[in-house]
Amino acid sequence: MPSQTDQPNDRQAERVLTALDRFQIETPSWAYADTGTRFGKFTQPAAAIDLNDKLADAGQVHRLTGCCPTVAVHVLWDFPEGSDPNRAMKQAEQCGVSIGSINPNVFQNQCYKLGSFGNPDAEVRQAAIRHCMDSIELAQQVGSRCISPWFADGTNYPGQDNIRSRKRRFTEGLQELHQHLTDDQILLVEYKPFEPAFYQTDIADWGMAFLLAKSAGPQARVLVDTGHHYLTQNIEQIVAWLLDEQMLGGFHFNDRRYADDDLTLGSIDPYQVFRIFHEIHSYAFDHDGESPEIAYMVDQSHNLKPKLEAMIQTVMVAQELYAKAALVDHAVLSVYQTMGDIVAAERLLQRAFMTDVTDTIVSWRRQRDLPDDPLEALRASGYVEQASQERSERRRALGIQQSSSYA
Ligand code: PSV
Ligand code: MN
Repeated sequence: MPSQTDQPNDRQAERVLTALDRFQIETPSWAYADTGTRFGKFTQPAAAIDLNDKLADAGQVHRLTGCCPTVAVHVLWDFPEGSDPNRAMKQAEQCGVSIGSINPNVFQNQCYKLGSFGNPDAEVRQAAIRHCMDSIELAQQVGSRCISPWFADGTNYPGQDNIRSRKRRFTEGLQELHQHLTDDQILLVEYKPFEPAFYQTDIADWGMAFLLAKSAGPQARVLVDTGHHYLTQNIEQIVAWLLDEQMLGGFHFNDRRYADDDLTLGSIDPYQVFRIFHEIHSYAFDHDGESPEIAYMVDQSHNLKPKLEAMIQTVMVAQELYAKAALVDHAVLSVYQTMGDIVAAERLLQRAFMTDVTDTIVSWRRQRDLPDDPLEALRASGYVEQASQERSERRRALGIQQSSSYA
């Protein structure tokens, strides 16, 4: 392994700076609120209570990192009945961010016990489609491009439903949804092989998502959530294939050790994230340096770590790994590949991964009047302490109890 203290040369530093200029990552509103597991919740006094708090937190993350200008929202959690999208848009603006992808929620209501788009009951399917159409309209109202549904659909037992019928219901539902997109909107189809369905998930893997997106229409793409794979699956190969088919729409980034653990990105396997970014840089190199249009998003649940710290840590890691992957010299790599020099090719990737890009990233931050270390800056800002105090008082006034709940 090359030494970890390798520094980029001037030409490499230039490549890193250019890469950082175009790297933006969306943070999810739900990561700022209290979350837990099915066994319970450990609450935090600074956790966001409402959408306004979530936007304020996302604004703080963007102020310190300079690369998180948009916030993903979850329709039922952030826009309950009667909420005003215009007001939310203005709140976002005041916080220095804008509303990003709109995530419909067709998994929570009682009617979805047997599924949403895959439900055997046509009335329930229509309810789910209607909700997604409302989400498309909401996206138009708040000026957002991405509609990002995730379907919890599936079955728990063999024989519970007809798998082929469920597939066809999904095909039809997504086609109907696609017809309602405006020209500039995109529909991201997310897959997941397990949970909450335990026998069969309707959109279980990238191939199923690919087929459904293809048949939905030209504005549909696949969304890769890094936690939604079996343990040994080669995610960067999926990414490479989707890129080659021009079907990669976006990411939900997180890390995991066992299942969909929603841990902070790179906490378990940073080299995998590097390899994913490497495929993206490699694709751009083969297309005259033109970066593919990909919605980079975080989808994490910070149950134990302080939420803002975890988010800033995630964003910093994402930037660092994206920057490291930009160090790979693709022309040289291609020579090694043609020669069949496996060791030299692999070392090229390893050397990039082990190169210390901290100083280059700091200089990128300085050019933008950002703090050298956003995490330290958050700690020094007093933001979290202030939020804890203000939100605790507000909770008391509203009669909201932050006690643990067990399912
Ligand atoms: C499901 O596990 C998922 O990854 C989907 O993207 C949801 O929208 C998100 O998590 C939030 O629970
Ligand atoms: Mn996700």
